[in-house]
Amino acid sequence: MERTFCMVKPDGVRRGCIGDIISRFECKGLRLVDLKLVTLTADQAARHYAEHQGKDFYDDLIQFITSGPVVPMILEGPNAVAASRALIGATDPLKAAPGTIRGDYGLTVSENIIHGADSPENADREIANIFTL
Ligand code: RTP
Ligand code: MG
Repeated sequence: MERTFCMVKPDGVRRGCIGDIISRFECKGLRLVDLKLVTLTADQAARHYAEHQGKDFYDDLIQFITSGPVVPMILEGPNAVAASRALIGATDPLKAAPGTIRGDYGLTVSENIIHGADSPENADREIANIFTL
């Protein structure tokens, strides 16, 4: 059994996609362990996206992810990281396959609806940053 961390981004919340996104994860067989509706602090956002610090899109990314409430969640199931990333689709919604969350709801890479941890280690770090720190 594996745990992962996913988070509906401010655009997904503003556009009313929370219910559909959670439903897709549940129907896939992933178990919802915890979730909440919160606006990230600047410190939480910086820790969450530490790997992207210094990149040209970093400032816009931090500005965007703190621009309104997000829905962070912990999901559990066999291969939860890979399974959730498959449902989420490619980073660029234009390249994400129809049927994936980004493929169905997103248009631009800067507002791509949802985040999904890319490894179990990063999932643990992201969970600690937003659920337990
Ligand atoms: P995420 O972390 O949000 O689940 O997305 P990801 O793994 O698919 O993509 P990653 O490389 O980790 O990038 C994190 C977020 O930064 C934004 N981004 N913008 N060229 C750009 O303007 C650019 N590249 C990445 C995206 O919102 C991406 O989700
Ligand atoms: Mg990533």
